[in-house]
Amino acid sequence: MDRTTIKARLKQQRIETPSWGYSNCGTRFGTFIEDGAARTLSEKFEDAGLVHRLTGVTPTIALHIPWDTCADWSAAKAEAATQGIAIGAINPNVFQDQCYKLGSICSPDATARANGVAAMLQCVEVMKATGSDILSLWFADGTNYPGQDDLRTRKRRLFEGLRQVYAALPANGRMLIEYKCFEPTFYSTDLPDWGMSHLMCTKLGPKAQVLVDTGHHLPGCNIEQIVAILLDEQRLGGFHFNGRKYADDDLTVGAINPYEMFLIYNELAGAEDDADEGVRTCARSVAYMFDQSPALKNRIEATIQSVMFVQECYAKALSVDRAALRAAQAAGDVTGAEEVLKDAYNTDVRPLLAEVRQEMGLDPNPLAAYRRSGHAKRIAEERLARHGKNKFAAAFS
Ligand code: PSV
Ligand code: MN
Repeated sequence: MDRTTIKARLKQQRIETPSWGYSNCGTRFGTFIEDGAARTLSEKFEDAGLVHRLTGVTPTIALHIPWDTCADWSAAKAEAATQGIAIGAINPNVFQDQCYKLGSICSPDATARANGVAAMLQCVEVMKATGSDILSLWFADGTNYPGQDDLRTRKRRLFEGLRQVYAALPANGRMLIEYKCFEPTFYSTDLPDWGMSHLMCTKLGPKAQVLVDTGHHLPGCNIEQIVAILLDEQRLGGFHFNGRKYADDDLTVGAINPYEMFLIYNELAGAEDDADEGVRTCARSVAYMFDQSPALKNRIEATIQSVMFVQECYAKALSVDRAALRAAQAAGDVTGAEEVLKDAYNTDVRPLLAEVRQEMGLDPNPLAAYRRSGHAKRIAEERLARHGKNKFAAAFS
């Protein structure tokens, strides 16, 4: 691909940031408080708006209901617009209420199932009020002990709950279904892998697609192959990017295994120009989001750093010499084919990205610009004065 086309693609790249990435976060053992971390929806909009102004590629913010509560969603939409951003994926929380002890839509308790469906339908209303076109679903449903519940019955309940919500989606709405191999349940998970998400999607209809959270796989899993399969089936809907060493560690993306992310982007960039129009459209409609818990890092810095990393992955993936790769593959030249990928991976794309940013009227290094600005200190003082010390922040709230 020529340099001008690569630059044009980089200017079109979009990544959504999550509201929960701007608030205090930690682990189940505790949360370390940052005075500047956002505590209100307005502050989350402020932070997301700032990240977008600095990077130019993060125009939407994902919300989690009820972590993000609001009495007037059309007013929230207007407020987000004043920060130059729009509301993106709506994520229902069907895992923290006490009623969900045995699961939400897969629970043996009919009330829990009804509450789960009601929570998702409420999110569909939020989508309509805010103009969001993505309902992003993750379930903590599963069992902890063999025999705890009937696995086939749970599968039927899962589909029945999803079916009700799917029927209520707005005309332009998509439902993204996330899978996770384990945690918080440790014996069985009702949506444990891409196969189960894919099965539900195909039973539901074309508006249902699979969401891949990079942290939701067992060690050694070939995520890029899952991405390739889902793209070819035209069922890849979106990503939650994060980094992991052991399990769902929620570290910032690229912190541990940058080559893996490059290989994921290699599949995506390749599919964007696939000969099949359906595959191309699927690849070009993928919703990219972060889902990370940057405990120990400044939230805004961590988000900017993550954006810059995925920009680099995409730039490298766009630089892959696809003709040379295909030729090496056809010739059975295993080493040569791998070298084509390595060449692209080892290219320093930072000067190219700096140029792209300058052409977009941005600082060539958004992270450095943020660190220079003194903004972190300013908002810490401002928010401390506004709210006082936050001693007992719960994770994600
Ligand atoms: C679960 O681990 C998850 O990845 C889901 O995407 C949730 O929505 C998100 O984290 C926040 O809990
Ligand atoms: Mn996720």
